[in-house]
Amino acid sequence: MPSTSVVTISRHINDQERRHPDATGAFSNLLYDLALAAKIVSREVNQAGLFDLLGSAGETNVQGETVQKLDQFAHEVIYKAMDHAGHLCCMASEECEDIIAIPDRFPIGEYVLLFDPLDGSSNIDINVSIGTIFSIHRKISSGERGTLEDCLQRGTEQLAAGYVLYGSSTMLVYTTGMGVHGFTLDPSIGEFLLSHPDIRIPDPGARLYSVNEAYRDRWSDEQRRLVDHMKGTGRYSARYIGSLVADFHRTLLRGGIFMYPADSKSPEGKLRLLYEAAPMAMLAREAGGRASDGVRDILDIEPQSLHQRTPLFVGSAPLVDLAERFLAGTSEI
Ligand code: AHM
Ligand code: MG
Repeated sequence: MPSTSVVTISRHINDQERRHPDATGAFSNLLYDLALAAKIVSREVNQAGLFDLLGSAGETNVQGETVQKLDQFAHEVIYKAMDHAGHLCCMASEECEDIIAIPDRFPIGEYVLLFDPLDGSSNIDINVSIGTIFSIHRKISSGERGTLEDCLQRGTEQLAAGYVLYGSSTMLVYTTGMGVHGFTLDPSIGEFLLSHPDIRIPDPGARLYSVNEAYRDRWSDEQRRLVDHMKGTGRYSARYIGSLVADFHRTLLRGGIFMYPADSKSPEGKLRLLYEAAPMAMLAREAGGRASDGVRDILDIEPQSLHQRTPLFVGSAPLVDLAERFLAGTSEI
């Protein structure tokens, strides 16, 4: 018999809202809108394997329409789901160089949404999991409309963070600072159902390290020593998908450490602070883990620009601590 005790994401968001007696409901509505956008993107991602039949990006499909790149499509779906409800003062997306204003004809709200609409999109063609990442801040600027200042806030100021994983099933995982909760999309009823309440990064969890070792020659000596140490103990296993949301999701559920260090080709690292590293850092902290750039906590970094990059070490707290010690050259090994 299927279970009758189901918690939809809407019910969960409502329950969380009730813990804030002064809540206006705007923040909850913002999260519902995001969940709706996630379902639309999920539907489209699941069709991606049919692109060869229906026409790939840039080509004209059977209806004579130009087929859009999926990351651009995801950007537009999220933007259009979020631009008109009066919750946001501005947005920022990996797909746009500048901040995205709310159109004049729509009301302005008190929140800021930063998002990576479809991270790891180079994996679409080979059916590897990809994801959407989001981060929500409160408006801090004094003018009516949102400004860059509203987007350039430290990770500690995030009100909510999460991701949607388009994998063997679609999952939405989010935190508002009261634990990390995971929902699995039931496509037959079109609802995200609570499947992973109060996720904690296992500690001690699986000793998994996750890094692109092909870049070893570009790493610092300290980074090489860290990975050599992990291999030398004989206690670690390696996993690397090359898709941040999928690598992070595994780390959240199984433990271990995901690393995208700085290297000689990318001295600042590859991943983006505001809509990739910071939301993952909030999720990790809420699940009992940590995220660092190798020196500082990711959540403490003062952003200087919208698309700023950062090295990222995230996962079980003892392993992130270990990485910091190796990078500082202070480990006994
Ligand atoms: P993207 O934002 O262009 O999709 O790139 C980000 C992706 C992450 O999902 C992943 O962690 C990383 O790039 C993998 O990079 P690499 O192929 O250098 O290992
Ligand atoms: Mg990305």
